[in-house]
Amino acid sequence: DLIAGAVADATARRAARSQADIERAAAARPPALDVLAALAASSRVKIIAEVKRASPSRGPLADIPDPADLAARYVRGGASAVSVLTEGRRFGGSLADLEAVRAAVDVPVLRKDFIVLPYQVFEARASGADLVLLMASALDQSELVELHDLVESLGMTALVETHDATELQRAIDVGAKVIGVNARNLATFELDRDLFGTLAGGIPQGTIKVAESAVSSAADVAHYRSAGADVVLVGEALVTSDPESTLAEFLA
Ligand code: IGP
Repeated sequence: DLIAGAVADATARRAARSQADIERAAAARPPALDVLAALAASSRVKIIAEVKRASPSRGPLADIPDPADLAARYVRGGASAVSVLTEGRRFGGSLADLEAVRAAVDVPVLRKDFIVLPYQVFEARASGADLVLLMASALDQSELVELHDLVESLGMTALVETHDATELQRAIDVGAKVIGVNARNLATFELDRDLFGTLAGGIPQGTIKVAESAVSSAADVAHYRSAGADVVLVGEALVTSDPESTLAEFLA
């Protein structure tokens, strides 16, 4: 499965580059950007625009020869942050994509991957990430606490992804400041655009609320916004269109 593959890949990278070495590289980076300021609730919806080459449910989505250029277009289009899928096997991403995007933009950058090992969190920082995805479904509560603490101790912010009320409560329990609700169930790939609205009422005030997945039109953005989303995270719709004009529509 996706998590086992990500663990195998991270374990192989750790054999090639020691944990001590990646920790040094993480410490040597300029500090992470202020994600809470960049994504703070405001009178306008905000967008995290995702660099996504492929997905397990859809296969190849787009040829992205230059992720840095795509990210720069996202920022010109008004994205508040850029997400980079770094999972290689099914999403076609890499840490090199994250590095390239980091060098190209001055907004926060999210490492989107199946993160279950501290090593992966250090890698994220070493590659310039400001924000790290932690999926409640991939972690038991003690792992979620441990990784959340590590993310924050490195000056980064965690986006804790949930897809049911139990996971949402676990995200709240770790003190997540940014909580996502993924409309796509990654076990079945089924989509539920109403899930965000179902769970959003239970997210504490002051938490940044992110609706993830299945945003294909301005109407979808408006739907999530009216259900309480501060931020929407969009991948496929941007990589399969002219991103600047799509963002302009979504932000209008
Ligand atoms: C983007 P979409 O439907 O706009 O391409 O979805 C994003 O939400 C999706 O890529 C995603 C994801 C994830 C990918 C959400 N959570 C966890 C991998 C792992």
